[in-house]
Amino acid sequence: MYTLACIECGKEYDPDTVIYTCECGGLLEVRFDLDSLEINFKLDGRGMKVWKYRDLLPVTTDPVTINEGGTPLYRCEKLGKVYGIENLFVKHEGMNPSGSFKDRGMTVGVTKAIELGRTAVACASTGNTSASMAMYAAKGGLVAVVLLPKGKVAMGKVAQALIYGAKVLAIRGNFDIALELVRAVADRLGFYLLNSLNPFRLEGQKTIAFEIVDELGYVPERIVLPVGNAGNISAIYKGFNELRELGFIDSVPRMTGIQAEGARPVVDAYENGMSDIIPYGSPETLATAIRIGNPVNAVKALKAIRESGGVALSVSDEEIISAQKDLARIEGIGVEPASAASIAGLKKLIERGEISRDDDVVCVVTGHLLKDPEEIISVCDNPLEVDPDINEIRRAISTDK
Ligand code: AN7
Repeated sequence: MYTLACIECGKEYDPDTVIYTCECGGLLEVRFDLDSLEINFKLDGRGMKVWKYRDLLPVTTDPVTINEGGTPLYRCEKLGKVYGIENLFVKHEGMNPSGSFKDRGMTVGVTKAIELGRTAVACASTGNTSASMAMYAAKGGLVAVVLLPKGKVAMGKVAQALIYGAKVLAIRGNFDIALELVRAVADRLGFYLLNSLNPFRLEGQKTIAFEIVDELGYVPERIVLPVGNAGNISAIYKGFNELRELGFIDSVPRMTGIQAEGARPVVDAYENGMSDIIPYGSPETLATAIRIGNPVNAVKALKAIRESGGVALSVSDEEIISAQKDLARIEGIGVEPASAASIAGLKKLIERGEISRDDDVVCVVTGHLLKDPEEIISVCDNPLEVDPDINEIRRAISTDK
């Protein structure tokens, strides 16, 4: 029904082999034999959740599920008007059980771990992957180990990994170093690796594409989303392609990836016509979720962007903060900084004329506002301290906007 195949040399592996990259070093992907597949779901806008699409998910056992997916797709007319576009939708992946899109991948990845008879899982993370993996490992009864870049993970995410009972290690080094280490941990200590190198995890994330078509009833012209380790943009593109091959749709959207200015290896590679990135040694951005210098899925992401006629673009931390405030104050949608990168990117592309007024655009916002309260406090004015007196309150209100 499906195999694991290398995207570089085409070599195929038995999907029950525990392997994360090809012998040639290339990335692997799950490949379904779509012609022989029986599809029992309808894209009728009903009952959306990850496991609605299980005919296209590579597991056969009962899933470890916490009701992931089925996230709101908001029509944002007010923000669209301010930015100069008529049909703007925002898919709020922060409304997943652990507050990020990672849950879509982890429900599949952890189920796969159990199917393969594994009892312990591991990941390196800028925060959300670890929160999600810890949650599903708890539900599935697995041991979980997470490696975090010390001092660079938002508080909400660390708190989640801790309460779900993972072994949480703060590595004195950045995310890219932690990812290299966890690959060694997986190899030598026998943990099942649940970073986005794991092709089964990406299968869960492709359901973002399914839900967008399911809910809208058509294919938008463009998908805009933040890019860190570059797994999600690759997964969503794969999802659209599968729908096209199955005849549900006849086009795919332009995949548009947004990175932070201080961590933009994919944008550099895109601009320079390269098929792979040159890593950044010291990536830096206040959007800590995407503070990644050596994205492992870059080759897949660059292919997705180019093949679909999309673009890669970077935004500054100031632009991210400003977009985060716009989305919150105009639409009431609260997201963490990395997610706001997609909104900041949208604004920039409209200003540059690359997105036109009548394009249908879906921005994927990937993580919830409450993930990173410290960032919010630092970019908003502090609460005004007032004496418990009505006149003091009146004065405070009238001077504060
Ligand atoms: C909110 O948690 O890499 O391009 O270790 O948390 O698929 O990596 C998080 C990434 C975007 C980038 N938005 O997605 C991790 C991690 C949020 C994120 C991304 C992340 P990818």
